[in-house]
Amino acid sequence: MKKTVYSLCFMCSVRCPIQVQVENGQVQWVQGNPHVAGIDGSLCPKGAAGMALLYDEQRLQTPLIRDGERGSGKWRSAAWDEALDYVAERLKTITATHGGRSLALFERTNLSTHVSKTFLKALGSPNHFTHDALCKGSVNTACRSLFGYTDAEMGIQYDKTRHIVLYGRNIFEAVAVKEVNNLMTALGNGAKMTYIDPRVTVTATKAGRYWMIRPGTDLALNYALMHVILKERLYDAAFVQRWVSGLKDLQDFVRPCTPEWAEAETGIAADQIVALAREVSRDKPSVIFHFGYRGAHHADEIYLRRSILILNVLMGSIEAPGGLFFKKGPGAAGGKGARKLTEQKLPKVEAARADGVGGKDFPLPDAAHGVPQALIDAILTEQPYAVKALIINRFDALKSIPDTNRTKEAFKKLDLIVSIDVNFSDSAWYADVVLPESTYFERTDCIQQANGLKPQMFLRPAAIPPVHNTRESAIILRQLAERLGIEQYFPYTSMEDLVAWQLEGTGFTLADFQARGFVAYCKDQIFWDRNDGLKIKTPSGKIELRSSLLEEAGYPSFPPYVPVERPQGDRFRLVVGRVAAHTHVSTQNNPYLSELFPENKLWINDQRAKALGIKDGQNVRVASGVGEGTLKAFVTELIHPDTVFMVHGFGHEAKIAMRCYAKGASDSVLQASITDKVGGSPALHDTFVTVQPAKATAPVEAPSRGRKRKERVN
Ligand SMILES: Nc1nc2c(c(=O)[nH]1)N[C@H]1C(S)=C(S)[C@@H](COP(=O)(O)OP(=O)(O)OC[C@H]3O[C@@H](n4cnc5c(=O)[nH]c(N)nc54)[C@H](O)[C@@H]3O)O[C@H]1N2
Ligand SMILES: Nc1nc2c(c(=O)[nH]1)N[C@H]1C(S)=C(S)[C@@H](COP(=O)(O)OP(=O)(O)OC[C@H]3O[C@@H](n4cnc5c(=O)[nH]c(N)nc54)[C@H](O)[C@@H]3O)O[C@H]1N2
Ligand code: SF4
Ligand SMILES: [Mo]
Repeated sequence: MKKTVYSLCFMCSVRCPIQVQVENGQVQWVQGNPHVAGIDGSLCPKGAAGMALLYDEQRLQTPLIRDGERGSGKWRSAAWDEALDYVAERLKTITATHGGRSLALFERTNLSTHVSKTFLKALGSPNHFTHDALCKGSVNTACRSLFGYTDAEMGIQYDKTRHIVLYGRNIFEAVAVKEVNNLMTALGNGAKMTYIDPRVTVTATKAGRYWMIRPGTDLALNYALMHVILKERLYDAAFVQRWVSGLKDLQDFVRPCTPEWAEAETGIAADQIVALAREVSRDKPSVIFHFGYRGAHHADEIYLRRSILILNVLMGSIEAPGGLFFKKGPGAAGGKGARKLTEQKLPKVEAARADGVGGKDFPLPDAAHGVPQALIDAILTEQPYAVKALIINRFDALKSIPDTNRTKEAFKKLDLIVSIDVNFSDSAWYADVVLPESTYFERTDCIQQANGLKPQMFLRPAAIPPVHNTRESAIILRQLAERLGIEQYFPYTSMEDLVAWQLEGTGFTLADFQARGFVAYCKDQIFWDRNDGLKIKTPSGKIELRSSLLEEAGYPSFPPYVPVERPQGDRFRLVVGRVAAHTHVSTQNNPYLSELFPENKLWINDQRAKALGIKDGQNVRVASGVGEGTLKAFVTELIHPDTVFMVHGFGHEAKIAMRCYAKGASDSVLQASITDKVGGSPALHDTFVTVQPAKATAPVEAPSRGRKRKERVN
């Protein structure tokens, strides 16, 4: 029997709409959903490798309970009832001793996040964490400081842009299919693209203008761009006059930031900076200064992200075609959104968050997401209180939080670690219980509310029944809830029940999704009137260049620029990023993708490599103050001399994931845990490392290892 199912990819969390062909209960073919504009049948390489995950014999297949030391790889298979009873009993004991707040849950935001938030609240815990801060928490805070909206409530209209400026937004390798297709449409129509990155990426090769900036100095560049734009009155005066407060303060602040000053810091010629300012202003307001996707780089990240957003504001690109827009929800089209379990009347949680977010020392990061790296401190110090149980769902804490050795120490303080995953992640490897989730082909998920210029809802229905003994995370949590006496907050027994409950009152039913995979609330794009209709949510109702959010919390809106270090000798700034063939830390063991890109290498500048005696392809030892690793060198003139680069996600420890075990090196082992205390992101690019030919460093067994390593780090 053949059938076509419209669903959502989940090889990464972009969730592109897909069309799945099924024959006799087997998935035969996957492609992008041809009914969705901007997708038009296309998939990225990872999406195309989805079937390889589904039928991979090395993925998780049944619940496992640890049967040896943590990390020893000794497991016994368990029936679902046994595994769930085991977790529930342990949770009861831990919460009876330490309170509900001693349970924390980490997850990559997903369609069932409202289920896990409900689970924690019902148990009295405030400690729900998403990946948000690790990815772009400071972007989130920067958006709130200017507009009163989070970054997730803002969007970018690529297809109509006239000029896009990308700061390390490596859009043609760190892919979201619709964005790429829409940007290609704009480029095909003659739009310009400026790309700024210390490394020549695929995106750099497609740009009309490419600048190899000295890493960490983009903020100086932006202050100089603002200097020129304000001095030459290149900004959208009518827009700024109507919607912006604090222009005078900005003018005073950037007056000394001349293009010549920025040239000395960034390495970008002053006349080129002036040329870009003039060029974009000719295309305003259909101009995009991309505010970033991943904005977790530096300890002052929030100020870089604010500066990028301010450049958009000066161009008047807010709510303009081909610029930035505020996402419209169902309400804007007279409709109603899908319900979430968190909208029920739930017990009030009295405890403060363990990561301190929302408290006086950490007031601004988004408490709806938390700051995962700060939870690691809380677990280690048991301050402000003991956290003793951790559920990790669709997230790999050991590889996705900087300083893996520190996270491992924190794990030792925990009485229970549960991993819900599809793969043997490193966190699963170090867990006590592993609960396997059904893959996206095998499960129905909660509704995706897709807000934007045209609000829509998408559905991920199961294309086939589970191949192995796996379940959906929302069902796993419901079944734990039954055992913990909180089942009243989970009014469903199957995913179809839950989706039907979500759809109540929306006017749509499950059947409405069958024909195309989505439903739309309206036909036309909704833009607010730029003369009078913007609904800015700051206290003043204006776009606040001088931010009341920041200043009331005791932080300046315009702190002085701090010049960045110029590392010499064997010392480099470590920067990391993605590659088109992999998702973060989750696809390295995929049968197809592991062949396409089997290991990461260290990009190192050819001149600096020569001085250190490092040759292309040779193993190099990389060490920071917190960890070390060995990988092959990629010697190239395509990277700035101050920097070395590695693709994130390699150096896996779980031995059952045999195709990727010990391949390449892990960036999170090397990265120190440094945080932007204002915005909330970790500073993933503020770690300096030393690089040596591998054989020149002391072998692991050598007695002098400790002393030598210390010398190298200093
Ligand atoms: N050191 C370092 N840390 C980083 C980054 C970095 O570049 N370097 N990048 C940051 C960024 S931008 C982000 S977004 C985060 C991402 O951090 P993570 O969310 O941890 O990374 P992913 O690789 O997306 O997925 C993590 C886990 O989800 C599992 N998974 C995949 N599909 C499913 C599923 O259907 N169900 C379940 N239950 N599990 C599933 C995977 O097997 C994997 O173990 O990491 C951040 N942390
Ligand atoms: N294939 C693939 N696509 C993905 C993902 C994935 O895992 N795989 N993940 C998705 C997610 S969650 C995210 S957050 C996005 C991330 O999307 P991006 O942020 O576009 O991706 P990264 O690869 O992290 O890009 C980091 C780039 O910044 C550059 N860089 C480093 N230092 C500096 C600097 O000082 N200045 C400038 N201007 N550039 C610098 C690096 O050299 C690198 O090329 O990708 C999304 N798309
Ligand atoms: S970007 Fe690729 S992997 Fe991610 S959801 Fe889309 S098709 Fe799937
Ligand atoms: Mo991300």
